Amino acid sequence: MRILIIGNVVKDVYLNLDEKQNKFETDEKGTPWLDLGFNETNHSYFSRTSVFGGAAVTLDIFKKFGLNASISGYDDDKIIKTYRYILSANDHISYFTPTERTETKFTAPNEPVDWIFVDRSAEVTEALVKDIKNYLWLSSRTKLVVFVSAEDNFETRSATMKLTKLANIVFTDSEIEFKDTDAVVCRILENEIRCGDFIRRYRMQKTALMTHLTVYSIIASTIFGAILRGMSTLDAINIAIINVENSKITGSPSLSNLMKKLEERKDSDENLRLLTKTILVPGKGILAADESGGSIHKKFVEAGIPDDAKHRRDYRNLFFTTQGIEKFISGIILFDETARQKSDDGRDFVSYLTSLGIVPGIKVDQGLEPFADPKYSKENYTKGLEGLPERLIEYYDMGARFAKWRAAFDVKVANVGSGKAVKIKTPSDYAIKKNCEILAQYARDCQNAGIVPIVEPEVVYDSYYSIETSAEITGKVLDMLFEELKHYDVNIEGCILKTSMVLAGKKYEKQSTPEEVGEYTAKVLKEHCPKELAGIVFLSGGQSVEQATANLQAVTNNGPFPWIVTFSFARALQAPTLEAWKGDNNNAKDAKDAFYNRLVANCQALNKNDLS
Ligand code: 5MM
Repeated sequence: MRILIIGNVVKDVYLNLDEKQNKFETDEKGTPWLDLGFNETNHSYFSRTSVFGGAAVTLDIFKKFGLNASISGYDDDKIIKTYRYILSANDHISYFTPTERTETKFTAPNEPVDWIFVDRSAEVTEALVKDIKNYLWLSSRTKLVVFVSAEDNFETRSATMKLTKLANIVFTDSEIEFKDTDAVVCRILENEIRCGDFIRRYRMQKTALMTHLTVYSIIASTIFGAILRGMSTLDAINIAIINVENSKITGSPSLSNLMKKLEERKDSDENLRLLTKTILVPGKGILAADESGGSIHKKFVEAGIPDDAKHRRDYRNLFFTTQGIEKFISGIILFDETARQKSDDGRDFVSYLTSLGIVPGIKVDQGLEPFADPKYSKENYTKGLEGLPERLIEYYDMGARFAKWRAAFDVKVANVGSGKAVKIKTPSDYAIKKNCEILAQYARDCQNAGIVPIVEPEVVYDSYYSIETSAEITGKVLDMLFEELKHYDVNIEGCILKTSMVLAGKKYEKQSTPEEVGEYTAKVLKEHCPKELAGIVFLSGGQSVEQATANLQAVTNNGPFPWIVTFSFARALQAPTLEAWKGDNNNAKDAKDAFYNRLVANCQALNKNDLS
């Protein structure tokens, strides 16, 4: 299989200014400066990490796939025509090209080629279109791939569009419509790849310092190279995502590494599925003991308990050391601080819980933040994605095997009781989509790290709305969530949903009976959750202790379900303990008894019959 690449080649000279901090001098105004050693004739730099950009990235990737490729008009050894200097400092990149760009030319290959690949870096002219057309006319077996860039100027665009009419495959980083072509169109957008019927999202780590230009070239050439190697479109997209997510400005992984990671992803699907069986055990539940600093502070202040690390540890220790909890609980969600604290016997809590046969989980979101867009600034998204892959590796090493991320949707409705149709003001479609996308990115990161994600889109049980509205919003949120999880290629069998029950808002005059909650909740979950999902756990969301248990019972009465259905309460399991403890360890026995009683009551409410 021979490929002729048409495009420009630049030599990217990468300078990491952060590494040169100590070489900076300061002028009289105190501004730091560094002599990079350039002059008008010499574009070299004394110490540099260099990679090739433009068509050379494409060439490099094709070669990795063992394809016989060359760049039109370039001798492999004398590839350098243009320099581009990429300067990075404080995660910010700027780049400049001190040499003139060369014209993209078509040079007929010595031997016939199977494919012509017009790279993103090509500056397509009418003359080039003519040359390619002539070649295709003479060599009927040759097929064409064209990359249409959103950044092309008018001339280049109109010339490139002529090529798309002859193309078999079109890659583009734009939303342009392509008419009069039978080509398969593959769009590579900022964080999303759309090829034929497949949509997959990807995300670049800021630390990779890649420019979008390089990212798009890597993705297009990897997809194409993988397809030529006989991989399915989906595998080709997945390997392109693995490639780009693991590439750095200084290079990308070898093919064997890529294949290994693709295989690992498939193997890890099975591991994750098995892991969910240890986290979710029929008849047992999950304790959410993951209140963040702010939430535990509020609880302690209300209860008159000093909020310091010792009291927080002692409080969590009450739950973890209650005799026999392992009969009722299969997993506990911890907050970062607790995961690093020690139990009474000197072991860290994570090892201690593991020794009881309880799987330790970890809350990894970093709380809510209002949207920056003024139109949605009254709604929130959940932050914490930055640096998440690194944190997950650490948590895995510490022993955590599942994680949790909470998105919260406050409900605001209009027209209730007015005879007109109820209008849902919040959550807006925007807030639902953004949060579900973030939840899916988090879930993908977790699965990459071998950690089972719990996705928690909470419809906040507060304010004034009916159970019908609650059902409508919950259904809408779940639909969007599962769509986004699919887009990020999250393995649903290795993923747990933590959801609110469906019930009228706390301030609504007609509070929902347990029968209604059971019926509505079961109906919404059955209609909106895929059967393959590993399990569904409930949050208590500010329901009273008894209310949460009665409602849980009512839900399980509406089983069987295709998933394990259980509780993952925080407040509804812990409130009586906090009340009994009062911050004084002399009350530990009463506090532990109170917890034990809640565990017994909630496990009884599971009916143990929730698997069909
Ligand atoms: C324990 O609370 C969890 C963390 O909340 P913050 O981020 O506000 O500190 C929370 O996600 C919790 O796991 C769920 O909301 C379920 O708790 P409830 O009390 O609703 O059962």
